[in-house]
Amino acid sequence: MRTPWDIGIRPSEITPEPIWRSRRRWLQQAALGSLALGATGLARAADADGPAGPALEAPRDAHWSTDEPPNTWRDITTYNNFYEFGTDKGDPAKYAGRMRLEPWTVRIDGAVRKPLTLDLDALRRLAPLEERVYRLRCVEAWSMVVPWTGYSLSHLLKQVEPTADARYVVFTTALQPEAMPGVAQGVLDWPYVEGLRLDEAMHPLALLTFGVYGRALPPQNGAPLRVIVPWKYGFKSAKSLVGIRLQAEPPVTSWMRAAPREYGFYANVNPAVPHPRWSQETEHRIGTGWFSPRLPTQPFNGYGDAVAGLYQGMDLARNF
Ligand SMILES: Nc1nc2c(c(=O)[nH]1)N[C@H]1C(S)=C(S)[C@@H](COP(=O)(O)O)O[C@H]1N2
Ligand SMILES: [Mo]
Repeated sequence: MRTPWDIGIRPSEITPEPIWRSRRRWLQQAALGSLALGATGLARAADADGPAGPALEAPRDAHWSTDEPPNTWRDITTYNNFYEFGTDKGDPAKYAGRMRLEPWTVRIDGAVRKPLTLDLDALRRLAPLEERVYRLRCVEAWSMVVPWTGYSLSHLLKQVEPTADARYVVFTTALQPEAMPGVAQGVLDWPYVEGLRLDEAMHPLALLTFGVYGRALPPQNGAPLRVIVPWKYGFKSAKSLVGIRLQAEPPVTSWMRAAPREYGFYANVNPAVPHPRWSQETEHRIGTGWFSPRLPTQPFNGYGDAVAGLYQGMDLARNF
């Protein structure tokens, strides 16, 4: 059976990388040209491999959106990290379509007065959806600009009524070994686990995300729902969420377990704290061509005005 998620695995798309890169660069330039005229709609139309899948329209939230030009649908859906499906950037687009997406529920429990299990419909209807254009900055020193669709995670967390013991929020993501060729490779401990302090998770920027480019999330971007935490390195933004647990102690996240010296619990984007094996001072913006100048990485990925207050008095070189 053909599903909308066949994008990314059509034979026409299995094009040698240098060829599609140069074609994409041309499309990107066309898109930037129309953006200069202030015509976002044209920019989207200029993207030949444009948005696909079920529509999930929502008004743009200008307050929390960057006005930088978004990456193309193609960039966003073919250059991915989703290690359950392999470590190659193209693996998620090739294999994530195998994931079973129905039925899907998220269990929210732990230090809460009202534990809940909600299906996808109930989750989507919990609060009005908005489009938020966020920068996403990977620890690997590349970045993108992505129009996500969702609502502040705080709307969901308030529903369960956290108790006084709830100081951390733990996210657990889907584990379907039969559908996920990366799981047998043992790069990480599965399921993928991430976490935030409760006040970070309650910050309005932390987005419970159901869509991208006005469409339901494709599998490679974490269908059917994920978290996006734009001031932290990309790995904090857990995909294909199935569980949220509130607890008193910080969890040991998958990346901390894999390499504690390299990946801290906070993982705030910080150009002043290098990864032990490379600098974090600059980043490559995907889609701008591999020879275009690197951009300076900003503290908290540019969201410092909104979130720096969460870390007042903390030594962010020690709490990296
Ligand atoms: N479950 C799960 N979530 C994950 C990952 C993963 O491997 N598994 N990779 C993370 C990393 S390292 C990044 S950079 C972002 C990438 O999101 P994108 O592919 O939608 O750009 O997802 C994050 N969420
Ligand atoms: Mo990442």
